[in-house]
Amino acid sequence: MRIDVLTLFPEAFTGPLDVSIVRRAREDGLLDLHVHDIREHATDRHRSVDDYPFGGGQGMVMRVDVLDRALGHVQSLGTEAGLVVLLTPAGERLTDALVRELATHGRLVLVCGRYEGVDERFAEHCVDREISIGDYVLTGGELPAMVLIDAVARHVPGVLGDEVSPEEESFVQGLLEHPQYTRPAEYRGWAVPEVLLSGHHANVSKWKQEQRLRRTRERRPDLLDAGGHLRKPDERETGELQSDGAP
Ligand code: 9WO
Repeated sequence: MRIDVLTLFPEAFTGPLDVSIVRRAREDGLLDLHVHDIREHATDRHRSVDDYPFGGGQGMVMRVDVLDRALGHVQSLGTEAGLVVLLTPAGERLTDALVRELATHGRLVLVCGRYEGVDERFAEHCVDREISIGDYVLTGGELPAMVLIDAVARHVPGVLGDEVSPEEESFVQGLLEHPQYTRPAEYRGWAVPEVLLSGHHANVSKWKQEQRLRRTRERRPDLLDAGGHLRKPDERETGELQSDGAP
């Protein structure tokens, strides 16, 4: 998969994307990541990328012309236009299901806003999907873009290797994971649950399933229906606000 990022802070895209599994995916050519500086597409002598909002209001807005030129340039570098994603708190929530869908695309182009936001005409005419990682405001879309890249990379075939399958994980089956333990079997008087040391596989499986249900009831009751049964992913409360502001 190819991912292009448009940002005013390309230097932010180091660190998390240079370690561990994502680093390996890039080295193996499974993830082809390109980061581009939007400012290179400014044309005036001050190289401005933002301007005052029409109608007044605080702060500055990113210019549609600069963003459109930057996007056009980046799209011309690849063989397919790619799915254009804007990271914004006003977007649809990034869920496990959406991550999987994004991972089926051959190319993603992620646009990171700064200042008070981007000119709405860019969102309307140039962007395919607006995506939010949660209901909080940050200083820019860069960290959400990195979260999205990390989550999507794990679903690109070959990235996780043979031992781990993203199909077996927590949110796929809709329950949280059971607690895990490793040696030593006792530490400062803190013992590992006896059943895990028993070697009785049927009892171990039963215990794990009970723990998964109990944890989900206690920590994420929103994943269960009133009868305590699993809800389908699209029937779960996301916690996001309705368009009329009602919870
Ligand atoms: C901010 C905002 C606040 C309320 C409703 C809509 C909004 N859109 C934006 C916006 O596009 N902001 C730009 C990007 C400029 C300011 C910093 N930006 C940003 C993106 N802050 N937080 C995000 C973000 C993106 C995805 N998921 C969570 C937060």
